[in-house]
Amino acid sequence: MERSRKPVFTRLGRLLAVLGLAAAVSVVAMQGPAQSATIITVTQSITTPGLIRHQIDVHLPMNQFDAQGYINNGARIEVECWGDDPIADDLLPDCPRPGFSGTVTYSGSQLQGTPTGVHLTIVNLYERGTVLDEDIPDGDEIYIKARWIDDDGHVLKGTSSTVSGSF
Ligand SMILES: [Ca+2]
Ligand SMILES: [Ca+2]
Repeated sequence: MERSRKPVFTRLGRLLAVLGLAAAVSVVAMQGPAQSATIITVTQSITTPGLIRHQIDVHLPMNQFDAQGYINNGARIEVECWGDDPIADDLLPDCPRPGFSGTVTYSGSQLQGTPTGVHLTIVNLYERGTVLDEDIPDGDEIYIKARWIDDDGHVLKGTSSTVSGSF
């Protein structure tokens, strides 16, 4: 009895292993993760020797399986650059995408699914006195707003701290 059952179970085990892999892949493609993302962090750095280098990082911590599932199913991140002012803040044109003014949407291959979650990294080089020079001739105060929207319509908003300087 044992001798005749063991090979059958071994073959069945291999078959299930293959089917299990296929099923896991299809779950990612068809349904995505069951839970909504709960944390979003938005950071930026502005360094100014020569051209002004502006880096924006948006991070949603989760495992890689969920991160890739979200991305494959059409999750997106909307990004805006703002200039902080005493009365009304300015939505800055040409930031984060030069030549484009307004909310910029990133999705698909623009997002990275990694073991630490979903990442969006944006790097731009600007001439001094242009895009990030939101107060002329005064110092400038830049902050970033990001909105994560998954394929179920769940929204998570984050705002970076403000970076001040003469840009
Ligand atoms: Ca200002
Ligand atoms: Ca300025």
